[in-house]
Amino acid sequence: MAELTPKPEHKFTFGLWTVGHKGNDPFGVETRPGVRPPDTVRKLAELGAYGVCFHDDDLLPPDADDSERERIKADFVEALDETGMKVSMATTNLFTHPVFKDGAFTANDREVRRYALQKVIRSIDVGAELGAPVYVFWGGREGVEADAAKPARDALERYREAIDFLCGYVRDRGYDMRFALEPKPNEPRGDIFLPTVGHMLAFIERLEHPEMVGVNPEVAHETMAGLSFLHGVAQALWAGKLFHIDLNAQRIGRYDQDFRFGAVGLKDAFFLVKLLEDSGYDGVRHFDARPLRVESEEGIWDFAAGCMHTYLALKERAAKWGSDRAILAAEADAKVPELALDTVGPYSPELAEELLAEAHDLDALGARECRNERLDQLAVDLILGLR
Ligand code: GLT
Ligand code: MN
Ligand code: MN
Repeated sequence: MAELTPKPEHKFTFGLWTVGHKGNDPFGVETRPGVRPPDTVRKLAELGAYGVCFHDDDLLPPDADDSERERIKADFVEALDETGMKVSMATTNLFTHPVFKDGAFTANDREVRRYALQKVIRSIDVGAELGAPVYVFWGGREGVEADAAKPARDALERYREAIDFLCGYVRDRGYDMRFALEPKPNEPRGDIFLPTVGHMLAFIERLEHPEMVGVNPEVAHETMAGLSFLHGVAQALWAGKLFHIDLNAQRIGRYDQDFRFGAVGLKDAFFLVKLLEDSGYDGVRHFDARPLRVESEEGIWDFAAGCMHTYLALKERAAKWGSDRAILAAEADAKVPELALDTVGPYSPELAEELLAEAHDLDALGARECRNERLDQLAVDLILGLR
């Protein structure tokens, strides 16, 4: 059995809001007291994590005065220094307070939009101070229920303006920080702007500094939209835009479940881990999931350990792929390696001539074997530990 003990080199991270979640949901109050940030850092370090991330308000309560903020930061930094844990990412809470009920960057009220930018700038400063290399934007309230009340083109223009302004701020300050935008189709808004990885990638190309901005796709969010998370991540990698990732689990067609990584959809999780590992992605593996509401203290850490354990177990399975002769033969039968070859190369008149001169036996091509069933079954057997 390969080494399934999480270590910092695996780059596993958790948000303070994940293990710290108190179990409240839209129908019920808290079921547990939550975990203090320095305790989260120490406990996660013990379990082998690499780092933590946070919203401004997770670490520094919005009503804290300056001296309290400094004290909280000092306690947090002490835990980081003691354990070697890193701050892997920071973000802003632009969704809890009623001021954001109609959006933050896309609120109709201009004063709310200006306040949102101010809140982000203050939070970026804290992120930079604590060494966060990535800053996430999840626009949970950037959306609408009543289309008459928010023209989408204006909203997108305000979204663009906000991100451009904040890129300007980071550049001006000389912070070594990149942005990662996180799409979600709905919840808490009826329709959220920039709902999928594809929408987000297209939006980024229209920004002033597209090179500074990538995506933070989440398993649950693409799955809620009925899309292939694997393909969303693959496209982000292909575009050089996978700056961060939110790993969890989700059944299709449900509310945002944020289950422990691998808790449902194990086969999808396997191919995701395989993709991340094969691609050479060197960013963090962030778990944006919640311990089940029925859990208390012990269960929180079972949850955190479980996320990392399942990732490593799937990684170990995926590593067997390339040396499994039957799998390699089935891949060859399915012509998988051939997809990596150029079809024709860059255009030239000669190549076009050559192409036009070719004769194709369509009956033979139409009748060819693809053997996908066999390959897929071998993948299942590999995941099940039968190979
Ligand atoms: C919020 C949301 C997550 C986002 C976090 C970052 S907070 O809990 O459900 O998907 O990643 O703002
Ligand atoms: Mn998320
Ligand atoms: Mn989610």
